[in-house]
Amino acid sequence: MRTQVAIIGAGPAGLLLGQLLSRAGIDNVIIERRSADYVLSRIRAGVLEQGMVDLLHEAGVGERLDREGLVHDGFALAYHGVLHRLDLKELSGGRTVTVYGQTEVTRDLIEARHELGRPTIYEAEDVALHDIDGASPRVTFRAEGQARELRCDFIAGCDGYHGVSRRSVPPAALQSFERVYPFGWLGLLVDRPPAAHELVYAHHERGFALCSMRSAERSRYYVQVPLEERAEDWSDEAFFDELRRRLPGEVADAVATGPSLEKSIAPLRSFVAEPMRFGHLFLAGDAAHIVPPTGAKGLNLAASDVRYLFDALREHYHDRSDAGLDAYSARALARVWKAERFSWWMTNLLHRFPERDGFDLRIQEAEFAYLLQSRAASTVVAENYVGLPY
Ligand code: RFL
Ligand code: PHB
Repeated sequence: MRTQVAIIGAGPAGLLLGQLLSRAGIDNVIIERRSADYVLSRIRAGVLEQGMVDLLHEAGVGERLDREGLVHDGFALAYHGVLHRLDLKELSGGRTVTVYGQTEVTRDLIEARHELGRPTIYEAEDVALHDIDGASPRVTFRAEGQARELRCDFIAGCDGYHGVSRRSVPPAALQSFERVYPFGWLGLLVDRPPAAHELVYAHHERGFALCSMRSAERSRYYVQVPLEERAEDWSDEAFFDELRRRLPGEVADAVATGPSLEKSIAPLRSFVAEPMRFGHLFLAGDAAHIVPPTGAKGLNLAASDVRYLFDALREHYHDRSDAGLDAYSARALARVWKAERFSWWMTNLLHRFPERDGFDLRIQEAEFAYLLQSRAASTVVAENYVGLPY
């Protein structure tokens, strides 16, 4: 089998890249380790920057997003029970974010790919990358019990943090930067209306809590938990009790409880691998970098990587220029590091760190007080939250 671009991973990065390439007449095959149902069962991100919304439109998958996505002009921060609204639209010169689940983005992209009749090989086993430093890379794998080989011009490594692509780069050619946080987020999805119209990020002495949503009828809540905790040990009741304790009274009273549709713990990590290119392999999305979810940036970074990579591949095939491919890693990393900084900062502002002392806590309080009182500081948060330009 031969194609122009072999894409490893059918998450949002791989599917979006595949869709843009297909519409530009560039042949591509996606190879995915899991089944489509499994990919769709993962509950992850919920907040899309305008840049990602625009890119989804360009990819031809903006219709349901326009109909069902919730446009948010602001969000609230809570510190020790006091609510403070950040008017994103006003502070950022008219920009907003859209609440639309990653599951729905993925579903729309899977359907669009199906309509175009482009191949995705699901449940591929033993995926391995070969000859990535030369002009004729190959991907080998097993599908439906058969050994297969895919020859290509380029490989796009869109297979997430645990994927095979980044690990295929010789260790000496890759530099990693990492920060692991001493806690995780326990998330719960419930078919009840959200406690507030906008997202509420809450700092509390018992730990961080977040009220988010997927629609006007479906809520997504998170509480900070120690890393040793297990989701199975948390009853729905215990979760809602803990959530309410950490929220300001008026928000806590509005939390509508119900049976959870999903409950899971995600660890928090900052990670960047540099460079994002090795020979004919290009890394995009979580395969190259991870942010803690506090700034809602992970999925949006996958989209900006795809924007740069798609433009570069289009230039290669349509304009016979490799300038975009050569600049890809530096361009992507410049944006990645700014989102890393913001996500790290939001995480520090809002969580309880077990090892922190009184000095650290006072600094955290002062940071928050400054944010409330300074328009300049609020503007910095708004500008980053709505998304820096591509
Ligand atoms: P994904 O989604 O991990 O997809 C990678 C795909 O590759 C497959 N794969 C392989 N395929 C073939 N061969 C192999 N050897 C393979 N190994 C893996 C996997 O099965 C999978 O299908 O990466 P991608 O496409 O880069 O997308 C990244 C996003 O999923 C991620 O950054 C976001 O979900 C992060 N995130 C958030 N991002 C936001 O922008 N806004 C948010 O509000 C937000 N909230 C979140 C989040 C992530 C969370 N968790 C669970 C980590 C909230 C949470 C709780
Ligand atoms: C979510 O809805 O899952 C979500 C929203 C905002 C975040 C992280 C996660 O910062």
